Amino acid sequence: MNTDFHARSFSLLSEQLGAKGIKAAELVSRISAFQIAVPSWALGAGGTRFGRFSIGGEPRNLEEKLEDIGLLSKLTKRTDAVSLHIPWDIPQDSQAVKQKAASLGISFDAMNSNTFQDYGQPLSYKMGSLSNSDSAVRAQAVEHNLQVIDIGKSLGSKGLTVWLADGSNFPGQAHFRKALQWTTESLKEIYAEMPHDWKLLLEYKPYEPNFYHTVIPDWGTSALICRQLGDRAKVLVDLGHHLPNTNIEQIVATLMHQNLLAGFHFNDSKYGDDDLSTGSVKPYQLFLIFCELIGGAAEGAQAWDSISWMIDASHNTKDPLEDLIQALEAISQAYAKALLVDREKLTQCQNEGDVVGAQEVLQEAFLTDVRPLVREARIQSGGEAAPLDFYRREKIRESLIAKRGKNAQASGL
Ligand SMILES: [Mn+2]
Repeated sequence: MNTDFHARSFSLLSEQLGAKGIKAAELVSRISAFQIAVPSWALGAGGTRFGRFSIGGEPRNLEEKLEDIGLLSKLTKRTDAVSLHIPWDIPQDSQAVKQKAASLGISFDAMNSNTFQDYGQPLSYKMGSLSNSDSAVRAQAVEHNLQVIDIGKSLGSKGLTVWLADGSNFPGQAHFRKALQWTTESLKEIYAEMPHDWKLLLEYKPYEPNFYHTVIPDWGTSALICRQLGDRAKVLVDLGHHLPNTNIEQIVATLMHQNLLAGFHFNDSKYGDDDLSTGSVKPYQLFLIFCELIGGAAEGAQAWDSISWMIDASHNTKDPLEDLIQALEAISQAYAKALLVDREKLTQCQNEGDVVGAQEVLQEAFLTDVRPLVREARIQSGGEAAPLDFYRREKIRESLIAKRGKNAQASGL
């Protein structure tokens, strides 16, 4: 990135925005403050059920995962937290891990429990975990979540994310109401043991790995359960966990209206839970989601700081670090564009039934090239002007391969 080119493009954009009464410096500081957590499982090449192709140099343990996020943080200045997955990331020495993370400027985002696998557990989750008809299986799954909370406490995390694979593959296999009841009761036990300054993020998903029914298929079911748990239980929106063409921005608005939005798992999707890079398929949808988030927070529906932000993607074909750089950039751009929306004018158009005008307001913001703003935020925070170029120029993957080996593979990936 030519620094002169950046200076000129930023100055031109600042001038254009200034003419509309928008202060570029304010936008830059808001973009700088917006940090997105990275999950430990995004750092290795993901697989499909058909195979996994290592990119080489992937982190082999928790410490190396932290190092990769430290590197991402240094380059982009857009992430300062890692989200761990138990049992894939059980720390041998929590204090040492906490210290290492602190030295890299990394904190611990919500902890993820895992009852979609039962490796090393005496009882099987084949027929479900928190929803299982066998109370001993449910107790085992509850106990696992409590262990995850304990590990999280030792690391300074403040949240537990629960995603359940529970459901059924064929009509008649499961009793819908009982499965929902058992799940709610199990979650109540977990919630009761959660520290008072923690939140429970309850994810939903319409299908996969179960294909006939899932116990928590949609935001409404998740919200119903959260309401029965308490104020600190909220709904987690994973962008890939919707049927095609679902109006996710409306879901976000509705949840904020009820103060029930826990946070996001960012990714993108063409058909289902594709885990594609955020912003790679539907950048306009991502922008509209941010419009609802900014509007909801500005109008006092739900506080911005009460919402958690995380990327949830896993790739088979890209260098995971390059992919995360792209995702962090795409999220920052969508956020920056949504900040440009003239909300006063939009409200006026809505009130006057000016459909064309309302669309123009959104398009005006969306079509603005905000890359100079995002770049300026990164530079001012001490990051790289062009992180992806830097990553390639400095041959970072090559040096990771030299250090960790060609077939390195993180646990659980
Ligand atoms: Mn997710």
